[in-house]
Amino acid sequence: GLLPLFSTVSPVLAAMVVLTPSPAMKQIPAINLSEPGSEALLVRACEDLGFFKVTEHDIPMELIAKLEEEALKFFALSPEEKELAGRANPFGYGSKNIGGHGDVGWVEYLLMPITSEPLSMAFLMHPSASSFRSALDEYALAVRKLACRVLELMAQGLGMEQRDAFRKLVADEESDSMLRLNHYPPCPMLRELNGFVTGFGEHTDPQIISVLRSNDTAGLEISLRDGSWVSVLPDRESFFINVGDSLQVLTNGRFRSLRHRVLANGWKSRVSMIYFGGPPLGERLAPLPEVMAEGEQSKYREFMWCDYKSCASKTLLGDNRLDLFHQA
Ligand code: GA4
Repeated sequence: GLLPLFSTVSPVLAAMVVLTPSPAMKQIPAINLSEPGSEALLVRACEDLGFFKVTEHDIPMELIAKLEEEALKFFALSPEEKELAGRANPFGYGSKNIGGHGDVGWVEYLLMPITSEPLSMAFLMHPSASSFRSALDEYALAVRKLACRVLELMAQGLGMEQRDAFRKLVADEESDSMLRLNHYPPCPMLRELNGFVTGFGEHTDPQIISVLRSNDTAGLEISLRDGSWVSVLPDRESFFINVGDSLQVLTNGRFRSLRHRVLANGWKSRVSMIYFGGPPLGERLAPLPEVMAEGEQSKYREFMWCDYKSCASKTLLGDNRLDLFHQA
């Protein structure tokens, strides 16, 4: 067949299968946060899909466009220059390799921690990187604020008395949050085949909440309850939000951690920027009594976020990591 041809171009492609995109899902819940009743819509979307998009978010387009521009400038550098960011382990620049156990995809990325100090990776401290650094700092601040606003509405929608129960975990100075810039360059080999390849393989995010923004190139696909996949129409003006494993645990399974993946194409590059909101490393996570009905059994055993993370780093991308924490 055609696949062995790929091995002459790239060993990564040799291991990949030519894919067809899933049918588009037109009715992704779109939520206007400033509209009354949005908290109920949020809760429903988190229960059904673990996914929704936020349309009126108050984050200026200039701030978003600035980071997109800086990201594209970075990805246009030579491989040697990009590797000055350090090889992703987990932080730094990565190309095709995801995680440490052989997962590959048609993607390059920059993964950065968000600390209370301004983003502090060494290469970003170089004077020539100052506009990149300030774009990252401003963006991180704005999306974290958005994540906090959404988390507060979720608690409200769940009728929790402690409105900040979720929010405070990512608002904490010590919260373990990060920013990821992904670039899916067009893969020319795919053109004549009219096909797609895995850019980022299917997985769930381990954190509490993820906030994604992409350019207008399609590629994101999400998994529905019945196991089928649908593609998400890109929307460069909105933010897509998904529930992570930790929020599934905190809500005792009421909110669903979203399984998702990204396909790369032969024509248009896709750029996405994702904020992952995690709790402080030493935070203990378990279903919150406030979200459980009377007599409801806890589905997960308590764990420390740092233990979940180190467990996750030993898994393959597509593994179901929460299975390890299910109550016997
Ligand atoms: C998925 C969500 C985030 O992108 C990420 C990823 C991380 C990585 O790229 O290093 C992981 C993946 C993610 C989950 C399982 C492990 C760790 C790759 C991988 C195979 C930064 C994260 O926190 O978990």
